[in-house]
Amino acid sequence: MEEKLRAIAQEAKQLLDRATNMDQLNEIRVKFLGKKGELTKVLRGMGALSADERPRIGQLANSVQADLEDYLNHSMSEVKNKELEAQLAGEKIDVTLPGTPFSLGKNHPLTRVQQEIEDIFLGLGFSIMEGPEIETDFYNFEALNIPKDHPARDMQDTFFTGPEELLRTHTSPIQIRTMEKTAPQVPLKIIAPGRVYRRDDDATHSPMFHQVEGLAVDTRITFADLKGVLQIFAEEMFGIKTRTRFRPSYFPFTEPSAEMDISCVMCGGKGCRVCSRTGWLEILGCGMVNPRVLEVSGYDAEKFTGFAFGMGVERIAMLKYGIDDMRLLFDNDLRFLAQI
Ligand code: 2NM
Repeated sequence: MEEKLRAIAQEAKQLLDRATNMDQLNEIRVKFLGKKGELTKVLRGMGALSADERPRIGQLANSVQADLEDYLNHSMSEVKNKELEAQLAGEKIDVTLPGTPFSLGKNHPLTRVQQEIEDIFLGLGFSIMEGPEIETDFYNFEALNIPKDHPARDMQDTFFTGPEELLRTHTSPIQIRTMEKTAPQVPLKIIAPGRVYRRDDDATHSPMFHQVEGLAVDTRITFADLKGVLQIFAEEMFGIKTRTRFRPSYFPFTEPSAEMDISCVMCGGKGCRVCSRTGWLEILGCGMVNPRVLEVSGYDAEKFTGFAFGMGVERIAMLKYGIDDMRLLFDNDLRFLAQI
């Protein structure tokens, strides 16, 4: 019986050494340690032994059983480790391989140019104000000293949404609303960017376009302040060598009024196709705020003066990027946008 036990132990260990997966280990466990296993059979046959043999063989059988169970557990953890290693080796990834390329995209040129304009004026101490795109006749026209018979009030030029309600034709209403709220606080230095609407549609006009207007109100603001601020704007926007000139003009909301030209961004002033051989490009309108506009907005025109200006973002973007047809800015064609 002792021989038999040792033989079982030896055979079981040999089989366990050769096993390579959990299924095989389980089979071996059943074959030796299971309910009908070989070791179990021996333990059951103990009854036939003599009383003086029984304790010794019993002890041996128990220690063989414990030994085999240990051995089996050890084999199981070895097989599990090997299986895990094989799995990990199969799943290995090379983290140094290049990733799948994808395009981040970028802002639309109009957004970028508007933000660039905003940044320049923020740097000069101006704040950004916004307002509604649907306006009243009062804020869009009346408060800006635009008389009842002015052509801008014509159905041909303005989108009306009601008798006294319209899509703003400029962002000046924002300036009026801001002055109304802050008067008589000074200094007031704001810019008003945003969408505006006019009834035109051709290569140089879109029914919806973007403006940035600016306003500074204080005691003793002069035309020299206007020229200084706009000269710095031109230099920062178009390059340090940019020269400016101011030509007399007319707006109902400013007096005196002017158009500002910059030396041509293409030829530097020599004269080319872009500037129609003049060497100059018109980029914005400006002037000293009309005293009537200051008064409706709550500022005493005897105490305060102000300058204001307005520019079209599309026009600036077209000059900056050499675009000859404004519609390209609204088609959302990536073949065009990707080039900018
Ligand atoms: C322009 C030209 C000149 C302007 C005037 C005002 C306000 F509200 F203060 F009166 N805002 N913007 C202005 C002046 C706009 O655009 C060509």
